[in-house]
Amino acid sequence: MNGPISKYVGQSLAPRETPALIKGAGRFADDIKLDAPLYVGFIRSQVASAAIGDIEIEEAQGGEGVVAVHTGARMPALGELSVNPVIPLRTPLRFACLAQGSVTSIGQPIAAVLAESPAQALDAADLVYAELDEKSHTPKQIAAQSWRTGTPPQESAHSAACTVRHPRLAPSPMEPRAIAVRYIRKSASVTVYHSTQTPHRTRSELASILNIEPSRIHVIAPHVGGAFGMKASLYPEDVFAVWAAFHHKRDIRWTATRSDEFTSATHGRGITSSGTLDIDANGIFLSLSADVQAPIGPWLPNSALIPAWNAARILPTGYTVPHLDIKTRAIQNNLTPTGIYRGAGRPEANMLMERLIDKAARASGIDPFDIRRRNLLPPSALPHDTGTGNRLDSGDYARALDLLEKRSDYTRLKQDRHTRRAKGEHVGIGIAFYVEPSGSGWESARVTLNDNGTATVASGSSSQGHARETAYAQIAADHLSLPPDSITVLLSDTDTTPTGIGALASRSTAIGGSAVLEACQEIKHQQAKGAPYPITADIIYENKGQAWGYGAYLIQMSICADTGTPTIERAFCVDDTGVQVNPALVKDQIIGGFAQGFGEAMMEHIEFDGDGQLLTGSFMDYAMPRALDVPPLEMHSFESPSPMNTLGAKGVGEAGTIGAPAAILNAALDALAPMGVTDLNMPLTPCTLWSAMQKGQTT
Ligand code: SMO
Repeated sequence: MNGPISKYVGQSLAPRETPALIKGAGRFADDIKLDAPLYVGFIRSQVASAAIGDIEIEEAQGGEGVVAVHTGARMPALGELSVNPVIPLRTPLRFACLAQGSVTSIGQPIAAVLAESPAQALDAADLVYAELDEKSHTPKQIAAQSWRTGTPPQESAHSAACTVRHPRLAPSPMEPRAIAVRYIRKSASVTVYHSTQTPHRTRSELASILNIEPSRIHVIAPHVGGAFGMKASLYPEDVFAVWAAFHHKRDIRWTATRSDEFTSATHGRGITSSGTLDIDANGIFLSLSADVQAPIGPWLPNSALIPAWNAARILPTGYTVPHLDIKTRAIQNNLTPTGIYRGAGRPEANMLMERLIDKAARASGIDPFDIRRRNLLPPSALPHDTGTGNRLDSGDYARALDLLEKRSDYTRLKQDRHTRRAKGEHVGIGIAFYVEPSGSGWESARVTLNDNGTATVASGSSSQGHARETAYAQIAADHLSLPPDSITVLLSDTDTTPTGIGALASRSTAIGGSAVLEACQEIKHQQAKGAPYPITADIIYENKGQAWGYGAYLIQMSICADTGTPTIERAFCVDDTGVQVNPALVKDQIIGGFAQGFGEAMMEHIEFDGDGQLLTGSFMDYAMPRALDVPPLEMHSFESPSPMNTLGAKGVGEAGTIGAPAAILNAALDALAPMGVTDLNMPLTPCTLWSAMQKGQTT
C-alpha cells in the first residue's frame, strides 16, 4: 500500500456485523418499529400495455381498516427520477408512482390502498377494479452510441462471428425491497428507513421528485440484505410511501413480497450482443465489430443506461485490436424495467470477446491460452487508451493467464480430456480472461480523532452486507496508529455521514477507502501542527480514473451423454485485485460473484410469454442456485496496486459474475465441439444441452 504503516490492511479480520446478524439481532427496514403505521397494498397491472379506464375504489374504501385509496389520476404532479446519461437518451421516459392514463408493464402499480394492517391492505387491494383497455406495444430504440477506430484490414486469415443472448435475470437479494417511513409531526419531516445501496441519492431524489426541502428528509439504510445493483435507485413504490407519509401525516410501511420482486423490481442482463473478430494467420487480432442491443423498460431507474454503455465501451477488454466498429442501442419495451445487476454490462462485454476468441482459436487451431496471450496488452502498453474511451490503468494481463495455466495444471487437464473423449465422454475445458472497471468519481469521508484514543470514521459510501465497516476500520487503524476496535465506523445515514455516492460499481473500497485514507492523513497533518482535539478531517476524494481489476477463469465441465446434465468438475480463478484490505472479504466477494455468474450461465432465466406475461414469477419456476449447486472454486490472486486511487485497490465485487459465465459457456462448447455444436444459449440447462446434442449444431 501507499501508506507508511500496514499492520491491519492485508489482514483477514472478522466482519464486525456478523455476531449481531447470526444472533438474529440484525435491524432491517422491515424490523424498524413505527408508530401505528399505515401499510401499503398496491393494485398492480395484470397486462403489459393498456389504456386505463375507470378505476372503481369504493368497495376497497369501505374495506376493514382501510384509511385511503389512491390512484394516479388523483395524485399531484411529481418530478422525475434522474437518469445517468452515459449514452444520450433521445426521448425522456416518464416516471410515475401510480400509473397515469396508461400502464406500460405487468406489475406496474395502478392504485394503492393504505390500511391499518398488511393483511387488510392486501385484502382491500383485491377489491379495486381497474378497467384496462389492452393495446399493443412496439419496442423503440431510444438511445444509441457508436465508436469507430482505425482502418478496416485489407484481408484476414480467419473471421469468427457469434451472437450471445444473455438471459434476463432477477437479482433476488435475500431481503426484498422495503421502506419504513416515520413521520415527525413537530418538524413536518420524515425519517426514511430504506433498503438501499445509495441513501444519499434516496434523499436527493425524494426531495426533487416530491419538491420538498432535503432537510426534511432523513434517510437511513439499516442492515441491507443484499442489493446487487437492484437497490441503487428509487422505485415508484418507495416514492409513493414517502409521499403518503407527508400527505396523511402518518407512519407508512411497505415491504415487497417475493412476487412483487419478480414482477416489478428491476431485472438484469437480457442483452443480445453480436460480433465479428478477424485475425491474421498468426492469430493476431485485426478487427472487431460488435452490435449490442440492450433492453430497457418503460421507466428508467438511475443507472438504466449503464449496461448498454458498459457492454459496448468495455470492448475490446484487455486486448489490442487496431480496428474497432462498435455500436450499442437501448431498446425500450413494456416488460419489467431493467437496471444494473452485479457486473452491469461488464459480463456482456467480456463474454462477447471471449466467445469470439474461442471461435477464432478453433478456426485457426491455436491453443486458447496462446491466442489470448498473443493479443493481450503487455504491461509496457499500460496505461492504454482504448478506442472506446477507456483508460486501462495497470497490471500484467498475461500473468493472470500464466498463473491460471499453471495452477490448473492445464496440460494434465488436456490429457484427461483426450483420454475421456476416447472413451465417449463429453468433456470440455473453457477459459476466459476478463476486465472489471470499477467506478470513477468521488466519495466522501469524515474522520474524527478524540483525545482518548478513539476515532470515528463516517463515509458517504454504504454497505449492504460487504463488511465495509471492518475494511474501513482497518484502513483507519493503520493510518491513525490505533487498534481497529477503537474505531467506530458510521455508514448509510444522511444525518451522521457526509453526502456521498453509495455502494455500487465495485467502487467502494477503491474510492471510499481512499477517501478514508486521505482523511486519516489529513488528521496526521493537523496533529503535527498541534491542532486541539477532537481533530476532524472532511474529505471529498476523487479518483484519477477507473481502476481495472482483471483476471482469468478456467472451467472443466463434463456433460452426461444420456441426459445432457452438465457437471462443473473443476473451477479455477486468478484475480489481480489490487491492494487487498481484507483478503477474507475479497475471497467472499469472489465466491459470491462466482455463484451469481454460475447462476446466469447454468440456471437462471426470467421468461415472458408473447403477451408480456411473466412465466417465472416465483422460485418454483425461476432456478436460483443454492449452496449445493455451486461447485467449489479454486482461487488465486495477486496484487498490482492501481495507480488510479490512493489506496491502490481495484474492484472485486463483480469479478466472478464477469469472468465465470464466459469460461463456463466456453467449456460447454468445447465439450460438445466434437459433435459439431458451435453455439449455445444460456442458461445451460440439461434440456438446452441435450437438445444441442441431438441436433449436433446451433440451438
Ligand atoms: S450492478 Mo452494481 O450495484 O453497480
